[in-house]
Amino acid sequence: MTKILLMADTHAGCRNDNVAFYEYQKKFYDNVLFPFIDKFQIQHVIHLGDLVDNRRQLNIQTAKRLREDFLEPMAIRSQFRGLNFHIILGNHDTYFKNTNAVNSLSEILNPEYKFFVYKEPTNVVIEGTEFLMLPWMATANRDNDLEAIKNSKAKYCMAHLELKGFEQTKGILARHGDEKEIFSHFKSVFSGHYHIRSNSDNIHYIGSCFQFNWGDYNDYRGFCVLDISSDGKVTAGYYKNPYDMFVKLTYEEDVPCEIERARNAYCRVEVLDKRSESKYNDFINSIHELGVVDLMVDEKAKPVVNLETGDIDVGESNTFIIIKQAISSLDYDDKDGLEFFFEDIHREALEVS
Ligand SMILES: [Mn+2]
Repeated sequence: MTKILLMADTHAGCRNDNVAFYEYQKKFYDNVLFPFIDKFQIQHVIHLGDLVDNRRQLNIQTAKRLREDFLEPMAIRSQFRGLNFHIILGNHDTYFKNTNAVNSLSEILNPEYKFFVYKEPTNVVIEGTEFLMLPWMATANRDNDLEAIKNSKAKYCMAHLELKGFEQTKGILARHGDEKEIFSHFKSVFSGHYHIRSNSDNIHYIGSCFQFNWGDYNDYRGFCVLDISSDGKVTAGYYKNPYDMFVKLTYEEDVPCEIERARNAYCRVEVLDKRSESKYNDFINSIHELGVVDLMVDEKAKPVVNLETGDIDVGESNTFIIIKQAISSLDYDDKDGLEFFFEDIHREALEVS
């Protein structure tokens, strides 16, 4: 039986090369990913794109951490254990939006690593099974990509796709992009790009390994493992990243609270019951002492939109839910149209995938 591990959208250097994210990612690589690769003797790892976050420049400290924490441990295993590391270009790995010609994988991956890097559509055979490796479909190579998709006889496609109708941001389906039907001749397609795990027909967005912002709070993040049996049957299993970068705690006086979860994380505290100011201050101080990355405190939860006064409390919920609720309370004919309009603006503002 062959095991192929799929991972996607690791975005090294995310949140403006934030050091807390280096540590969050290292913890996952050291304690989860590499032990898993070793324990289950994974022969192939396929990274489905967006190795780095910033398409224009690479911070030196990010480059160092990416090399030390991820690339070298992978390269050592490929050198001494015969692990094969495959990676396809994601949109964040390319300098220009319309072409893949200038890209980070060409510039930063040490050729001595002997990684398999796919910058254009390539049919490959892995342990007797055919795969189409399909990098980001930039406009300049689009005709060529469509031809390669159509002509591929591969059973599986590994890609970084922008498809219509899949969950792009929590609760929001992508309205732009390609139709999934152009991939209907593949048995299964596994893709990076959208960070939320979702499936429809033969298409599987495996989701990112990591949480990057509050919109990702409590969202499933992890990797996927394909088992190919000797008769060619493939099954997929998902493994969760156990670490949360975004945590919510509740404060109730004299009630124990797992403040340890706030260590090196973004934390929101919801205050439910506060009587003694000094006990409360001790609690907040102890969270700071843990090295919380960012601490926000919500005093008692209030309704998001007060329908009588029209006041909107932006301290709660997520921005798009607030917008939707505000639109639904309007006396306006084309509420759907208005919602779509705001959805597009919101998506562009986040630019999360
Ligand atoms: Mn991405």
